[in-house]
Amino acid sequence: MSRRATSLLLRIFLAGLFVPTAQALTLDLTAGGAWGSMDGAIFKQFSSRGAGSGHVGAFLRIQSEGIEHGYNTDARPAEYDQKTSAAFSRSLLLSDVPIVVENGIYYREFLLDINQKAGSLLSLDALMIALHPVGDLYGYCEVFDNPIYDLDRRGENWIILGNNAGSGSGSIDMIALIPDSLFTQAGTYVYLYSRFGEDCAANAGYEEWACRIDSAPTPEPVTALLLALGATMAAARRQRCGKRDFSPKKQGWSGNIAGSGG
Ligand SMILES: [Ca+2]
Ligand SMILES: [Ca+2]
Ligand SMILES: [Ca+2]
Repeated sequence: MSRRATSLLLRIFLAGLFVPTAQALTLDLTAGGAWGSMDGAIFKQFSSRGAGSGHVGAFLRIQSEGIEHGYNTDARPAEYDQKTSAAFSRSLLLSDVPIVVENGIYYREFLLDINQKAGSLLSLDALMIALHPVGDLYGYCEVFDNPIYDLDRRGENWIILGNNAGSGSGSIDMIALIPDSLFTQAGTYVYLYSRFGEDCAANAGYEEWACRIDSAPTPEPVTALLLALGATMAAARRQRCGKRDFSPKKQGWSGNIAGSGG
């Protein structure tokens, strides 16, 4: 075979290896300082015992066993697994979501405090954010029919979380930075939907989304540890966590997996 033909075959072979496909991406945030990016958003492991309700403004609490999900709204009753306290599961004004800068890019910052049994991992399987002009909408399909951010926009992605600062609530475990440039849709209220437990089951207390207020501690600098944006670990993690077979996707409310983003 000529050198030219060999080169051509090699290029075809390599092209076949690296054709991008929609596939599951797993971001592992169980290690201290871990962080990664999915579809333009940054997710950071964070450990702080001092970031409890006294330092942050909670806007969504979700609690169930196994799979749990829900979104923030002033509407009652709760459609899914939201806690019903008006103080902690409520509407959220966009103006109350802090803006932070990372490498010259502006992001909206959201804090996640999970509450699991000691040593128990938890999967964040879906995350969607939408904007609307009122804060008391009810109905997942209506609220999230056109999200500005969707963790699963490019495929079946998920994030694995550890209970980094202990098993109790009041300890932030993850910071989510969503590009501020996405918050251009008309509307002043932010709706956040999240689903946990498909891959690593939820247990113990509620998971809480919140926004930083002035007295909150400054995040620790992250180490340069960009983890697992390949599609490699999903199967192993599922086995590790004890994959359950009652995925809510089979019930027809999975996120939008079409399209692409930055
Ligand atoms: Ca997912
Ligand atoms: Ca926690
Ligand atoms: Ca929990």
